[in-house]
Amino acid sequence: MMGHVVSQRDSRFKKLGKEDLDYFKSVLSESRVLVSKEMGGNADPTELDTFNTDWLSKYVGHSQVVLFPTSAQEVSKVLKYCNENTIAVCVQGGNTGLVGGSVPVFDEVVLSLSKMDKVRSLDKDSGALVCDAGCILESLDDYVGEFGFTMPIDLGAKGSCHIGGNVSTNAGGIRYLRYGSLHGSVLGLEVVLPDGTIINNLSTLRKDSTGYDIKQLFVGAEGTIGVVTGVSIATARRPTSVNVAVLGVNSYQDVKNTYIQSRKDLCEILSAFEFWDARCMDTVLTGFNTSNPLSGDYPFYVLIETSGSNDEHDEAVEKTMENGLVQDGTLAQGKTQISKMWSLREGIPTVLAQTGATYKYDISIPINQLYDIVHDTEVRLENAGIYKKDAAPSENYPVKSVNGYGHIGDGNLHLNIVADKFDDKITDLLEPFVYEWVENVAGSVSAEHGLGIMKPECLKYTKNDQIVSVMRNIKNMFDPNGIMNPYKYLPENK
Ligand code: FAD
Ligand code: 2HG
Ligand code: ZN
Repeated sequence: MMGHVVSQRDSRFKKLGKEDLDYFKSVLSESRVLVSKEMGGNADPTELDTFNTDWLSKYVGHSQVVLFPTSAQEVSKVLKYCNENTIAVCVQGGNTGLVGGSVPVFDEVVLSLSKMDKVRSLDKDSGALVCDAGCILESLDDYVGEFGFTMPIDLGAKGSCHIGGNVSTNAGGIRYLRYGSLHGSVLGLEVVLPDGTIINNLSTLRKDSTGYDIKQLFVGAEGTIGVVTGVSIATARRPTSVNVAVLGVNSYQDVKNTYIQSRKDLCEILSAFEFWDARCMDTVLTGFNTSNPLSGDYPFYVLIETSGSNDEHDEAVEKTMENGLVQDGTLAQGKTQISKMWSLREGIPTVLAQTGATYKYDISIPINQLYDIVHDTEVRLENAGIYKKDAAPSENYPVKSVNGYGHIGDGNLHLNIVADKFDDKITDLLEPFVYEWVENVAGSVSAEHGLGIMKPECLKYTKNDQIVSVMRNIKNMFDPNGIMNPYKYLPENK
């Protein structure tokens, strides 16, 4: 259907039989092996659907079996068996990924980390947290919050995504501006390789310069070379003083210049700088049945957050609101208003997905040109006669809206196109158009969501042949039988 299409199951992979199910049950116990009725089990079909369908309902697999290990040792036994019997495996965390990596394509066994959800330790001096990979991000933040710490990553899917999923996708999110990449905050990992080897590298050291940094290979590996079962991560001190303001501005250039000015004025206290356009705002206000926190409507909105330990920072934020570029601004008074303002930004993906089939492009672009692609995409779809900007409600076009929002502080745009339904004709207009556009400005076709099933064939727009070849060698070294998350991540080897 969409983008990268895999039409044929790889015949090298074994079709599961009773003997395989018996083995899985012997390792995990009957209750932690979910089997479809067709295969003699008693899984409720809707239960299996949730593991086969991605968050966007765009990608649907056909797995009949879901496994729920509770320890690295169990993962090791399962993987070793799958490797020896050439059984394909799809690793699944919270299943909030947006590139179809977390769901099977055909009948791969789903290995769910959802029952590996224990905190192992928290060093109350350094803030180093060690936990199972299946811990939910928000639960971890609540846990470390009790000791005055905060997770160095935060994203709209925090209530469902796992820390192991975050590591495996190298997720970015709304705190990236402050705490940087997971490549920096992950201190160590426990990983199970396809042959069953458990690599225990759960170091809690901040510094360690002893040779190749193996864990980095698993940050962003999307379940293609092993299963992350444990994570050691540096948490940060929880800021005691947080200020959030929503601003209204007249143009993208004003968004950009406000960002540049804010960095200068707010320096180290600036902790987030997000933006969204008027169409996102209209959709989210309607979806949440709420009103604009500003007194008027604007072409662009900015959410600016400062955090630190000084209660007087609100004055600095107020100064930003008077920079001459900002038309209107409102500073949140208290925690309830802060979370309401954040929900306007974080709610955009969910509300857009409720309005139709959403084509998502998560791209890195130099901030000067960041919003140009939204205009160019609109023009392209208008010229094709399938979209009209500001169409009257009575006019019915297959493409309903073209939206831009994202993490401007990180040069990361989310271009979302909402249509009546997913349709190859729309895909063909968008791809490779978007990817070539990104290549022309030396951007990245995936800023933070990864490659999954959606983007293997797009890798070439961002990575050259030599790099792809090294990636392939790494994959083959760890997973010579290709059982881990097949059909995804790397382009087909023609
Ligand atoms: P899954 O979706 O289950 O899996 C993602 C990939 O990782 C798959 O390839 C899977 O095989 C692999 N995987 C999962 N767990 C493991 C493991 N333990 N070992 C090995 N491989 C594993 N992403 C951002 O970067 N920034 C955002 O701001 C952001 N906001 C979002 C907001 C919403 C509303 C939604 C729905 C998604 C958002 N995402 C965002 C995307 C998604 O939440 C992230 O990619 C997240 O890190 C995925 O975690 P997960 O546990 O759901 O992983
Ligand atoms: C966000 O920043 C997420 O809200 C999701 O990365 C972006 O859905 C998207 O396109
Ligand atoms: Zn994002």
